[in-house]
Amino acid sequence: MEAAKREGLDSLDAVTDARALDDWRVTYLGKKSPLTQVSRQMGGLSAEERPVVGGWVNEARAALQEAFDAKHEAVEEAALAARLAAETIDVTLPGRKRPRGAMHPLMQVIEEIEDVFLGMGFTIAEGPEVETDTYNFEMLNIPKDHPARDMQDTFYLTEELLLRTHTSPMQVRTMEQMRPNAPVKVIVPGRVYRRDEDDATHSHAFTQIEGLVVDEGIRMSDLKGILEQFARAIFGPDQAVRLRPSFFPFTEPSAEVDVRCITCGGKGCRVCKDTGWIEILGSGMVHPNVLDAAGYDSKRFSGFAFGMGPERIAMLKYGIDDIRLLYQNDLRLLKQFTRVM
Ligand code: 2NM
Repeated sequence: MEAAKREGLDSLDAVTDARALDDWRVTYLGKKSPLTQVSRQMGGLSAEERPVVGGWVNEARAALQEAFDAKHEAVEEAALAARLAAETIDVTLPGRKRPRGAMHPLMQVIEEIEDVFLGMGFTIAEGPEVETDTYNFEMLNIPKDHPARDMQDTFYLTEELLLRTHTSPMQVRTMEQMRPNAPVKVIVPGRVYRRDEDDATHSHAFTQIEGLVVDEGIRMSDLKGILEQFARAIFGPDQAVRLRPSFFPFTEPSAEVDVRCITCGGKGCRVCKDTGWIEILGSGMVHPNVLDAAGYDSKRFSGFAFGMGPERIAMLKYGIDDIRLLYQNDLRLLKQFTRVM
């Protein structure tokens, strides 16, 4: 017993991991261990010998079990320490930078324009890009022989269906919803389509924001006041606007609206072609035929309307000289407009 105990305790010194420890347990405390074998043979001993031998066996087993328990704990602790060491993370390591997106400059300008008109009590309406000839032309007092209705200028899908050439059809739909006597104060932003060759200032698909106000007693001075507020909000508080006579089939009278040149402040430069003014939108008093067609009595009601191209506004505001830059998603341009939503 003493020899078996000695050998077991000595060989335990060499054990350093869980598997070797298990092997050791089988060898010195298991069913085939010297201890167990002696225990099994106890039946052949006399009544006097049995407690004596039993005491030796128990003493040896207790010593080996105690040594095993201590070793077991040491091995587990060492394993845990090794795992913690392997899993150490450096909490001082800087995080990975994520590239941050931003709103497209054209979208920024559209939302800025929308905010200005929302602030003046307008609502926003949107409508279909596929329109009927009736809404796109007929109800807007655009005659059958008008060049805009030509196959050359409009994308026709069928005889009657086309890609809208302006957002005015939605203005007509809005008036039809509000007629015969509710006031209308709406802007309509959206994509429009024209059969133009793409170049630095033209695109076959571009954006429009049109506005419409209809009520009793609406006058041209209301139009000028609203557009002056708009110009000052977008181009600066000192802005002056100038109305020049023009022509649109759906307004009478009609006017182009200019602001003082953003680039030279009015002194004259390349951008304003030395006039000191730049055109930013078209406008006018809604033609009586348009009001009547949409269900408002033109003898009682009057209105004004205007239309602008946010691409042009964005180009003027940020000095962008080619409209195509607004559609190409070139990061060299986009990274200059990092205001986030
Ligand atoms: C413009 C210029 C002038 C316009 C007219 C209408 C409607 F539907 F009320 F008749 N909507 N928009 C209008 C008037 C648009 O864009 C240059």
